[in-house]
Order: sequence, then C-alpha cells, then structure tokens
Amino acid sequence: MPADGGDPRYHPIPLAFSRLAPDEQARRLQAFAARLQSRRTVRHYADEPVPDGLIDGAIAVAGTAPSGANMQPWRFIVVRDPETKRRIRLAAEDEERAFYQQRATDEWLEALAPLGTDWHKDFLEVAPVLIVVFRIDYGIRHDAEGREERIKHYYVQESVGIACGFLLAALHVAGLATLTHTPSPMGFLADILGRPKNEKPYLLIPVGYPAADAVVPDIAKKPLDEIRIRK
Ligand code: IYR
Repeated sequence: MPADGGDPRYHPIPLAFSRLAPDEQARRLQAFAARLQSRRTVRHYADEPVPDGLIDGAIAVAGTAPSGANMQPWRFIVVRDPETKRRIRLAAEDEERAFYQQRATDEWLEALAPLGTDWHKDFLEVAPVLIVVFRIDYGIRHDAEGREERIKHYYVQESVGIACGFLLAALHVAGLATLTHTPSPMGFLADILGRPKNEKPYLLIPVGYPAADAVVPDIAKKPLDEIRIRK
C-alpha cells in the first residue's frame, strides 16, 4: 500500500475487485464477444418507440468510462421531439448533400461505395431517439466576483471516444440498433440543441429497432491475426 503523508487531496479507498476463476473469465469473455460480434451499423429503422429506461441505462454505462483527470468531458442529449429531429435531419442533409456532390474527394467516395450511403438521412427522423454526444472542451466555473474561469480538460477526444464505445456496446447489449453518424461539419447541432460554447458536437447516434426490411452491407471485420501483433 502506498505510504501516507502524500498529497492531502489524494483519498485512496480499497479497490473493489472480484477475482474470477479462469474458466469463468473465459466464459464471460466468450459470451460478451459473441454478443458484440452480431453488432451492425443500422441505417433503416422502424418507427417504434424505445423505453427511456434503456436509453438512460446505456448512457449511465457510457458515464463509467475512464477520462483524462476524471473530468468526464461528455454530454449526451437525448432527442425524441419530432420537430427537433426534423430540424436536425434537414440541416444534416444540407451538409451531406454538399459533401456527396462537392466536398468529398473521389478517393473518399470510393471508400464509401461499399457502404451504400448517400446524402439522404431518413433515419434522423424515423429512428425514435437520437443521442447527440457533445465533448466538453473545458469546464466553466465562476469566481467570487462572478468572473468566468475555465477548467482545463485533458484528452477530451480520447475520453469521449471511449465513452461512445461503451455507449454503443451497451445499446447493442440492450437489444437496440445504432448508427454512428458524423455529418460534417456538425456545428448546427449545437445551435439546434442550444448547447453552450464550451460544448462541441462529437457524434450523432440514431437509436431504435431495425426496420423489418433492414439491410446491411456485406462487409466483414479484419481477422484477429491482422489486428493483433504479439511481441
Ligand atoms: N458523413 C457522410 C459520409 C460518411 C463518412 C464515413 I468516414 C462513413 O463511414 C460513412 C459515411 C454520411 O454520413 O453519409
């Protein structure tokens, strides 16, 4: 155990950790891996509602993610209001139209071709829930005179990326389909959702049940031997 007499702001408590039997370790990993292997990015949704408890529960899982200096630099906006979803769709389609028709390089369009995407983003209105993830670039507090002070955040991109990974996994385990959507640029999300200047849009995640006739591209993940190198 580390000696005391260190920094008074450091308050260690005993670690709660349950050591598993080796066969139980393997069993749990196998079950989790099998679950995640069936996850697909879904672009066709049923207009069927999803329970708020599942969305909140998955966001709570995202909130367990590690983050730089434990600043937890994330905000999750849950959009269900049809009018707000419509505004988001129209603004996103404006950006996406410009992307597909002008901004995208031929190389980029070539890379996207196997995914079957285009500028139409029906899913932004059809999916019952949009989770809009914001990264919080710095915290804000006010000093005794009411002056605004900025609290530095660290490794914001990495931290929010990890939280989003947890979120996507949790939503999948909860039996919901998702899409990691990144309209670019996506500043319109901060305007439509009225977020403060220290919050920047990071990811737009439609959530719901797949449409009965949903299809996905026939693409595969790289095999383990290609992504893992042992030294
Ligand atoms: N934002 C566009 C294009 C797009 C880009 C990448 I990289 C993708 O993996 C998928 C789509 C769109 O959403 O269509």
